[in-house]
Amino acid sequence: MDRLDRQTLARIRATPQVTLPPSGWDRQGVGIVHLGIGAFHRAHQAVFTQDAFAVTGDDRWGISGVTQRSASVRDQLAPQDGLYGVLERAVDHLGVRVVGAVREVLFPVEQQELLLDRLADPAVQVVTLTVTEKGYRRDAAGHLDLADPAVAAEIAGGTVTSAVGRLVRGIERRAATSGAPLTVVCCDNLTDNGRVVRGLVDDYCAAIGASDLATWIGGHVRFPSTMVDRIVPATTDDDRALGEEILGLRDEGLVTAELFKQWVIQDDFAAERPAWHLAGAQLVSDVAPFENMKLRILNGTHSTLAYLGALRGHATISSAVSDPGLLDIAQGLIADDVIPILEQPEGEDLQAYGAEVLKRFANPALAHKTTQIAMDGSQKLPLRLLGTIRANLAGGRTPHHALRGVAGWMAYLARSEGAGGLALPVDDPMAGRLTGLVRGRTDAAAVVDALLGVHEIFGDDLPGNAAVRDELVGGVRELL
Ligand code: CS2
Repeated sequence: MDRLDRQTLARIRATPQVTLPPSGWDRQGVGIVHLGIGAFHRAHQAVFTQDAFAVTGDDRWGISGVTQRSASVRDQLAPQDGLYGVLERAVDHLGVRVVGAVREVLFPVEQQELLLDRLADPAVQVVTLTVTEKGYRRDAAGHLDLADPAVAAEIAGGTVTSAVGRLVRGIERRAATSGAPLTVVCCDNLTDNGRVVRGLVDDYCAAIGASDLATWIGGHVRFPSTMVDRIVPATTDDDRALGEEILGLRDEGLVTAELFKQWVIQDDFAAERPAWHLAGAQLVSDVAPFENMKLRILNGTHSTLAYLGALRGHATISSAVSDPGLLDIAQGLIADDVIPILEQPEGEDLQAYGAEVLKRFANPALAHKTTQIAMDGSQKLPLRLLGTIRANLAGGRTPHHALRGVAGWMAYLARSEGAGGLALPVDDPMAGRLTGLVRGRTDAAAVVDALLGVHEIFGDDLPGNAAVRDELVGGVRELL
């Protein structure tokens, strides 16, 4: 079977199942650099960017996608002229949108200079990032982790490999050449994500002794916060086979997603931006209520279902949420523990949002693995569940369902198999330490005490809270 590229694209017709890129897609110049070109970016920001181009025909906003560590996305997309399909799967919908927004893929291990040139190029006015929670390399206090081996090595003069390092070195070149303003748009699931990146950039400048650069950034670079949402599970062989059937072409870059997508962006740009608002993005003055809603309702429930589901032998989220016991916990988490502590985002109905999230999770066409969401729990738990727990405790209430989710994470670490022999891999930057503390242990109190003592995750306040400890010990005992 032929492979998707500029030539073979000409053979495909638009049908109810196939959406083609707008004409002129291949004449777009690079106006956006994206750090961390994984599946999520390709199914989210790249689609908004293409849709904006379809409306305006403004061809300045092609994307230069930058890989983090491996060359695989470049090897998938370069032979396809940057084209790939987004396989959109719902109960009553199956289709492929072909995306042509990504105009080049850089592999900085080999193309560091080119990356710095792109970041300095005045035609580039926006940098977006999806490097995952751990990719920011923060310490327990949220600052740049100077003890992180990659960060320490680059600050000592070694090759720059961290996302923040690449960003700062690119901005340094920009300040020294064109001096053009820039907007850095963080698209990771972090609370106040723009402020986080801004803080890390400042920390980095301080660590390399670049105080003039920090001053320049203060005057020329903006860091709006965003809320991003679309469920994008890892692509499966089944997805690839379906994509081929629909396109009649092989697509090594295919990604899979639900139909739903949402992007809320703080309207704080240093210069121009694509007309994302014409593609459905919401430009608002304060993203925080949206971000809290999404992180705590969607991601908090996702993680809870992932740990508890995997322990009960559910390989996917749709299977977990169809388990009545787990659905009860998910509904209770949203209604009792989360919604009462949220601020109402403008135009959103929190109850309806929560119900919609559970419907999205139930989408049987998405094989979203519980063990994929279980990844990086040490980084995700504080953002997704511990904030909810703290807010409830401060209001004098014990959040039973959120604590159940944390107990699920603890039991997941202690056990190595879920029901039916489902393997429970621990893929986490702290995996060695966490499994060393508890894997194979069966004494619930010992498991809870060992994990609650991990200061980077639970801080100083939670380990000493008797209600929290009791509830966790009870939950973990049952799950072990
Ligand atoms: C998921 C998210 O992998 C995970 O941890 O919870 O990636 C989730 O699918 C997205 O945030 C949805 O927008």
